[in-house]
Amino acid sequence: MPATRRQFLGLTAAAGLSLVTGCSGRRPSATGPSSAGGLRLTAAPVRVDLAGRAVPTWGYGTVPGPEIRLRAGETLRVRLHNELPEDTTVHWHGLAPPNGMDGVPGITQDPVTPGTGFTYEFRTPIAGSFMYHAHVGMQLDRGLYGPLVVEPRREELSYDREYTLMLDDWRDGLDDHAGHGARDDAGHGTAAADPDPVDAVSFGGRSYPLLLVNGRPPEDPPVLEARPGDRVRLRVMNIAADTGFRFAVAGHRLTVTHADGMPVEPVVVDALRLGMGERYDVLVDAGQPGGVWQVGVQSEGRGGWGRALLRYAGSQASGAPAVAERPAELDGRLVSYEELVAQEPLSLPAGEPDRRYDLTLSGTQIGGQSYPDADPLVVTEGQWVRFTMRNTSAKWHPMHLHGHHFQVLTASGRGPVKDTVAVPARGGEVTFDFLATNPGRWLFHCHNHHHMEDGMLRLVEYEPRP
Ligand SMILES: [Cu+2]
Repeated sequence: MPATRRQFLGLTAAAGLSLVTGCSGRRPSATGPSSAGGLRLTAAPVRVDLAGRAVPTWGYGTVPGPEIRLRAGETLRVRLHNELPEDTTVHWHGLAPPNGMDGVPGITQDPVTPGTGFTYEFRTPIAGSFMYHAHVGMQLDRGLYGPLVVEPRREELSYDREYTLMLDDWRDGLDDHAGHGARDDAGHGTAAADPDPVDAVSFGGRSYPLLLVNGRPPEDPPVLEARPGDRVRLRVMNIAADTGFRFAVAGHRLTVTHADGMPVEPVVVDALRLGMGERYDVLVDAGQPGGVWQVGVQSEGRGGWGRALLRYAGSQASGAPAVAERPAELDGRLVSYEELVAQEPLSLPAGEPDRRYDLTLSGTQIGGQSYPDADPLVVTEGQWVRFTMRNTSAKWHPMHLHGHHFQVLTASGRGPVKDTVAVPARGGEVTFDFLATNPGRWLFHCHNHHHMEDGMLRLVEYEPRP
């Protein structure tokens, strides 16, 4: 089994980058030089094939864009070329690059104007499952995203094959009546007028006609191949703009090994909940004798369904579950932050944090302020900083901090190290700590992109050392 895995790694290393694996082969393969030698990403209008219906969108050649894969300690070098009719940038979600490489227009770099380019180049010392996406307006809501995997120098996990699954809510090219991202922010448009039931978990309120897994609708799902006895690693990523997901594999349990790319003590669950921007790595033991099994993706709090298939080698596609067949595991034991224990906790000093911010999340405000009419959250290099967020609104908010990894405060004292954390609605509270070791001006924002566009964003600014 390790040999198989090494073969797999050898193949991807030789290719330098690999397209999201596990599709049935109709996707074009990624071409071009290895990421270490310099990868080119061209942001341009493209068409995406939604079960036979080609719809226009914007992307990096394919949707998702090519999987960028490199090893910890290597240098990411990506030349972005902009063939869109408007400005763009690329943000490396979950990585902690130097400030100037973070891809936030007007804050960390000048926007990349149409017809021009920009080269992103920085070392990637930390392994994990990350994402890249455009960070201008609502561009992320189109197809301008892709997976980014940094492999450790030495893999501690043992598994036979791996797949990356990017979960997305989709309406681009399907909207007949409205411009992109402009609709219905006050809840006037389709399907957004009803308030959520009090007990519903909801991360957003807009209407999305489709959920896609690796750019594919449920009628044309990606297929993950496995042999009986295989141990399969899944890197599950929520790249949606407005949708939290529940994720499960029928007939199989999930061993969570990483949260937002950072290792945790393994925990066995039935289902994952992923806010926008969150990722989990799980191991799935292919312990069934065969068959085709539903990999189910359900919107939290509203209708919406996506899927992939786990197919054992030699099993007939005719035995595949119906499109809407719902794994019972979706209602099983859910992963929670409280039970996750970091394998590599932050090196926080003894004592108390140097600086604290208590931030109420209300509506789409953070601490009573909406960007750009908002004060920076000032930190000093070297400080231990604590953010406590209390969410008084009816939506869950997945809060994302650029440029740093933070540690979620849990009863164990060794909560998971993450970069995005979902704060439950109606009084939910989450506290995290981080070390201010990456000077610059960094975004702290809700990863519901509609909320962010409405101002749910604050800047974390390093002040000069006294
Ligand atoms: Cu939000």
